[in-house]
Amino acid sequence: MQPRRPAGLTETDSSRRRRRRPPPPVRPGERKDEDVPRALITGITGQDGLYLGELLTAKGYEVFGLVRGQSNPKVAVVERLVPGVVLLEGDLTDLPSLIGAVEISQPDEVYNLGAISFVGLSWKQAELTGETTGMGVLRVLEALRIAGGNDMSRVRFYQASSSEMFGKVRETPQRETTPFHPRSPYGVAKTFGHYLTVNYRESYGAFACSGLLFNHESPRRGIEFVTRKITRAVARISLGLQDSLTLGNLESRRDWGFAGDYVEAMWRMLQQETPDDYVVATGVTHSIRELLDAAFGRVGIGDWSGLVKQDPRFFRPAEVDVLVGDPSKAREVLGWTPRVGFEELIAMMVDADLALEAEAAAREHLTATAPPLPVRPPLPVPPPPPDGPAPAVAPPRSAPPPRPTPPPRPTPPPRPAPPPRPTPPSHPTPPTRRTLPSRPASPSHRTLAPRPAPPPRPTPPSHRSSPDRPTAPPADAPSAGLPAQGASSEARP
Ligand code: NDP
Ligand code: GDR
Repeated sequence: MQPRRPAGLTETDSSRRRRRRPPPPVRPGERKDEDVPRALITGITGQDGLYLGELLTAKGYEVFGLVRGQSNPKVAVVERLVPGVVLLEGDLTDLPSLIGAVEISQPDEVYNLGAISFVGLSWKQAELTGETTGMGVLRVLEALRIAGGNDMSRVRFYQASSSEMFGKVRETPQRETTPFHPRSPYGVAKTFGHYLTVNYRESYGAFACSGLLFNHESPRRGIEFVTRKITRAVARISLGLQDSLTLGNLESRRDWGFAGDYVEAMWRMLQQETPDDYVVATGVTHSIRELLDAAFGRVGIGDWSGLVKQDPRFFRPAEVDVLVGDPSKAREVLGWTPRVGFEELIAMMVDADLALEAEAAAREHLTATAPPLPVRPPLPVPPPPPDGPAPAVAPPRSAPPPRPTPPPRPTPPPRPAPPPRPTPPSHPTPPTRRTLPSRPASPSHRTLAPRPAPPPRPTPPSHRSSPDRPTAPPADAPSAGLPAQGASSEARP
């Protein structure tokens, strides 16, 4: 049987070039490398996708990641941080591309992290949020159902659900049984995705888990989210690069943890005997004011009141006032506990932003202070011709004076060395399986294309050499999701 692949879906060119090995020869339905678990991650270019890709690679997985758009500038970052990753072109709004990604990767585990994840943006682009964050879940589940010939029990599925679903909270702390009352188009879309995940588990026997994750942050957080917006501004203010910071509601409270800890919980959910839903949180809540205390305190500023302004533009049409999760079930069943506390997290982010901003400033300083090339003195003007016909031959020009040697470039100010990031200790052995048991070959896998080597595309967009490719995403991108970068404009609300 000929491998089936939807037209237009290919492994990205740079990813294909970087594959550690060619796809092993397999007959339809037969995988030769059953001992190497495979994971497909949507949203691999985001904050969590990068941490999860690193985690799974370290655990010996073959990692496949879905990337969207043409010449996505984040591809290079993923390839650098997740060596050996195989990137597949696809989009959560495009079902055929998702079916193709499943067929090519033949995953044991699928982590659906892709979404429009910025709550503030979800009012401005509510339809896109619904399509991506909500309907995107349906499409990934359908891709798994279609590629699996209705047998959904063989691939384990993780859905990135959110504490935003609790919204106007009905009880505190929030747990798995707390009713939902979402307060934003994003929250509504996530609630749709959550219930679909539960429904596919109940309808098709899917091994589908929903992680109700509370806010988790890191130096890789997009600059539009309040933690990173604050830590970046604090770094810039302390370096004299920015005067003040403008925010919205300072009274809301969130349960903030470290993203590196939270991806471990996602993985643990898929190693259980049975699929289930889990709240993942620290159990501690802080206000934006406390976040400001911690961030400014890290650079020795005790009173930040004169440095922080408020602007109605950054307030939301409907706010989620207080979130705090009860992670008891995750602790008891998954053996998961958060490692990095609030103060340590904020210190980690401020320090990373300080290093980044100092480096960017030094680079700018170098460019700005490089001496201009010496201006050549004007050539002597020949004397006006005497009345009468112009001379047939121009008079000889005097030789220009030798160019002065440019002065040596000034040495840039020394960069402050970033303090070492705290390394979270490794988690204890989870109570259940660590290595995936080999699963019986799916009947669907027998009929589907087992990782065919993608044919060369007619006009391959190179992710490495495209001259049009920007070197960094715009500063106000809805979700930077990249390692800290020196963007300069104000983040969006
Ligand atoms: P990010 O915003 O950093 O990453 C979002 C990812 O989704 C990016 O890789 C982005 O790709 C991708 N994406 C967006 N639109 C599409 C699309 N149409 N097709 C395919 N991919 C798309 O989010 P996080 O890493 O912080 O969060 C991961 C997931 O967890 C999200 O679903 C988020 O809603 C959810 N979540 C996050 C929490 C948190 O505190 N971080 C808490 C609870 C839930 P690109 O880079 O190309 O834009
Ligand atoms: P959140 O995170 O909406 O909880 O969603 P965000 O950091 O955007 O906002 C947290 C709180 O801070 C208040 N706030 C501001 N927020 C931003 N972004 N910018 C500001 O200037 C500002 N001023 C005050 C907000 O009003 C809010 O109360 C995050 C995302 O990662 C979601 O994808 C995820 O599902 C939830 O966390 C759990």
